[in-house]
Amino acid sequence: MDERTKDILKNRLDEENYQKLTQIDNPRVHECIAKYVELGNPRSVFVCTDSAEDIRYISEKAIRNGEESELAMEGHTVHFDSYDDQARDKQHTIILVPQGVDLGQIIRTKDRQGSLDEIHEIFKDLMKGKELYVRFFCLGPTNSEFSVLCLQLTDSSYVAHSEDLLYRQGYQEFIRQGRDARFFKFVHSAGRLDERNVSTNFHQRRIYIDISDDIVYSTNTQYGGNTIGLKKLAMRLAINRASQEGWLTEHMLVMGIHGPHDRVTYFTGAFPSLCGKTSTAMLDGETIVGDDIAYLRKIDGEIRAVNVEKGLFGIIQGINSQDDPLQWKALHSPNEIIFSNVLVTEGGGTHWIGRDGEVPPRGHNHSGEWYIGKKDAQGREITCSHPNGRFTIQLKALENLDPTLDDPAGVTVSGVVYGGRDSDTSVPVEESFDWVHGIITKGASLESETTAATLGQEGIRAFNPMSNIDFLSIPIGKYIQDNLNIGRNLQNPPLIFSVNYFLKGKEGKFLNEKNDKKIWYKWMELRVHTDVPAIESPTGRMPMYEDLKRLFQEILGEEYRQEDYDRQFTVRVPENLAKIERIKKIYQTQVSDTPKILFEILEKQKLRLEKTREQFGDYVLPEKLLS
Ligand code: SPV
Ligand code: MN
Repeated sequence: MDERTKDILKNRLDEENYQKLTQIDNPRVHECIAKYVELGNPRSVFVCTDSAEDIRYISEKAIRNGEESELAMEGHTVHFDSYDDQARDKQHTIILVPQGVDLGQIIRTKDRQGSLDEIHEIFKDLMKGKELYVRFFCLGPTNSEFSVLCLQLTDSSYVAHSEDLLYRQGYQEFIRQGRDARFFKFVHSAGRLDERNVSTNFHQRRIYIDISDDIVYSTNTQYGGNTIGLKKLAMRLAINRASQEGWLTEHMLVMGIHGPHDRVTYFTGAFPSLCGKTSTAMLDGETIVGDDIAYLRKIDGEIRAVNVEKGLFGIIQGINSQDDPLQWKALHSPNEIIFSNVLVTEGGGTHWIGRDGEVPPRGHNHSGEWYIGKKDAQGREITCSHPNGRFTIQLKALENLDPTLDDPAGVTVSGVVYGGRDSDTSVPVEESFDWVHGIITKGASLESETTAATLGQEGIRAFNPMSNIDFLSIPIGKYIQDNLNIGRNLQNPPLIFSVNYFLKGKEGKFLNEKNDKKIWYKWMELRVHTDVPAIESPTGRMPMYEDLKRLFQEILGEEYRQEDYDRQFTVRVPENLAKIERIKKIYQTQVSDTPKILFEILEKQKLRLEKTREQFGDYVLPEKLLS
């Protein structure tokens, strides 16, 4: 440690915490901590060694300093974010780029030097009077080629506590790797808090990602998606690193689908926020590896995947005992759970939108004291919980946890699924013709109607390639090319599918029940093993009615009617053609490095659709395609 760093740390940390840091022989760790301790000027610094005692210190602090409160059930706490801090702030989440670097017009970027000056100015004294928590973690399983080490500095005990539930511990790994450790850095301050212990200073809310230095800065916000460094902040750094090193960082669940004869087949699935990713990963009868972020590597001629995390930061809206028995049970057991932005009743119970039972007439939530009919300053009704209200829990608290979670080698991926919120275009489930067709027409062409997971208007169709648009830190064309590349030269590349849980009929009603998705996954699993045939449509391969009928009967005990199948699997030619035009236009006008093959694949799809229209008209029943 150089003298100056040593002076600062000795001065600012008590002997015990200083000693914890000296166990790690890495000057870059020490310098980073010294720099932000000096700048942020916290009252004290706590270094967490991952000992049970240190972990408890942080969760107890979260309650003592009011960032969390205890609920009636043991282990349950609630945290509130400000009414104006309920989702990822895309507007102020910015990739810093050195002069001359161009990520294209869709990805938000700013000049690196000017922005570093700005954020360091904002950080000045921002932690004053608070405790700074220093934590060490590992993304992905430890002792694995997937592992990425991380250093988190935060003045929020809620953030430090959440990360404890969500990420694998890393202090020992930092000690082991010493000077060689390459690590991501996260510096966060919630800034000035009000009497409810929520951030207040939103005009200085910033999330700045400096890819050249593997560091992310986050200020004046508490919402997890803006603050939990290892989640979406690390994802942007990891996308850049993966691209340089030839692997992928994806906004994907990882799960085992259980087929006939105890067969387990692993799938990854990419969905934009609030589009059913967690509820898919939590399907009963199947096993969960992860619900949000996956690293994918080509190893020995296969694609292998790990869950970057070890916990869920899941959406709570809509969870009920019927549709989500596993999540329901976990939420009603004495596990360590942090609820966020739900309704809390007088006795310390919780309620949320779509939960079983009546909405309690009053309680408190993200808006403060709450009662049915309460309106905000703009006159909008405030729901009992925020639509983006969440719960944080360790995966090991779930009955359906897959045994491979911590396997350093990950799982072999046999299927990749892309899904968005699409009310009128794609069928509920469809297989692509091959890897390239799947990446281009299902992944790179993904669109989704916007939701409450980010600030801004809901229900607008938005371009979201691989569901990863919010997190890209490399040019979009390059990212698509990386996805194409990983599937090259594989003997058995994973099959790529699209799913659509949100298809609506003419009357605006959903054409599927929430549980129907179980059937789509069973069908995809059978397709991986070529156990069932499929119908060739102009856009991919669709299930046969008889196979779905059998699966509906076997899995759900339901009669699946031909008329439902027909309505769901009608090929909607005009909508599909319109989509191709929209996507083509984006790649022509807003992305400057689009791989040429994207246009070729879309053109072929267009020709197939036009040919089908000539033969059968605009709306084509699957049976017409059988001949
Ligand atoms: C998402 O919005 O995609 C999430 C939650 O998984 S957040 O942490 O806000 O990103
Ligand atoms: Mn997510």
